[in-house]
Amino acid sequence: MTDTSKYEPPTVWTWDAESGGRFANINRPVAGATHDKELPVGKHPLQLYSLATPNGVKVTVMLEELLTLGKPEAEYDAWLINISEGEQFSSGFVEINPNSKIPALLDRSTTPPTRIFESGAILVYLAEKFHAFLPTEASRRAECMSWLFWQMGSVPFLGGGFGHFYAYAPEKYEYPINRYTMEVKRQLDVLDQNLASRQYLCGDEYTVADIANHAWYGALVLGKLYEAQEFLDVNSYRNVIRWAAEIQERPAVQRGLRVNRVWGPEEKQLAERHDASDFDRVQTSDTPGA
Ligand SMILES: N[C@@H](CCC(=O)N[C@@H](CS)C(=O)NCC(=O)O)C(=O)O
Repeated sequence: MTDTSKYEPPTVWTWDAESGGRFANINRPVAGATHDKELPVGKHPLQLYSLATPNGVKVTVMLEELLTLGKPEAEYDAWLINISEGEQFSSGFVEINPNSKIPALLDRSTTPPTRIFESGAILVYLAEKFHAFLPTEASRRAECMSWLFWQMGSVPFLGGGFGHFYAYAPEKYEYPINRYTMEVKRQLDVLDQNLASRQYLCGDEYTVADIANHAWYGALVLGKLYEAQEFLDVNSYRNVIRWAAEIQERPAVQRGLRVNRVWGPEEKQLAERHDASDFDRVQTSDTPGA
């Protein structure tokens, strides 16, 4: 076991030292804006402020799926919010999301404009607005909502727990890695058992629950998150792998994964998206936001 006995928590915690780790420079214990800056606004009713993290791509995949389905009103401008530079703390962003986290959406087709934050809430808002990817019949809708909320509740253990301590913490600590690995493997088993008898999470229909879960657990088993495939023995979750690989092939998913992405191979990046034709361009270093 790691020796953690040296740290004695003080009576009252104070913010007097950097915690270390990859996101230490943006972590702070208070909410609200740090600086005045308006957000840019494009030509479409839907304005998305985001970054291609797993929470971010849930929304861009959903919007690309809606467009593929023939819903032109789902056209959107996707603006890059660079969270490692603290852009989520601008006054404009905080007006749309007081929680200062991407993704955040502004629907300017309503009067007054509607702000939506929390990726799960954004998926449900879009599904209801465009009547797609969310069953309307009560029991099927309940099943879909259950798997969507399961993802929203479970994923902090995967990202904030496992991912943080396995991939980002300044040192490897055995206790939290054990604790969160246990939980993530249990979650993968929950998904695997459900997908043993179903094509998609809620049955034979692809829904917002698949979009949300694929962004995290799909990425994890396909080796696109935390480089933990071997450590977690992801190949033992065969139904999750089958489901993830199938969804990964959808053209809308491929496009959605590129939007607001500014790392990795250039042909998989698209810093900002304002038009469907933006996907035809290969990213260059002088592309806005790159
Ligand atoms: N529950 C939120 C989580 C969003 C979230 O954690 N976003 C991260 C990126 S994946 C972020 O913006 N982090 C910036 C920060 O913590 O300052 C959602 O699903 O929308």
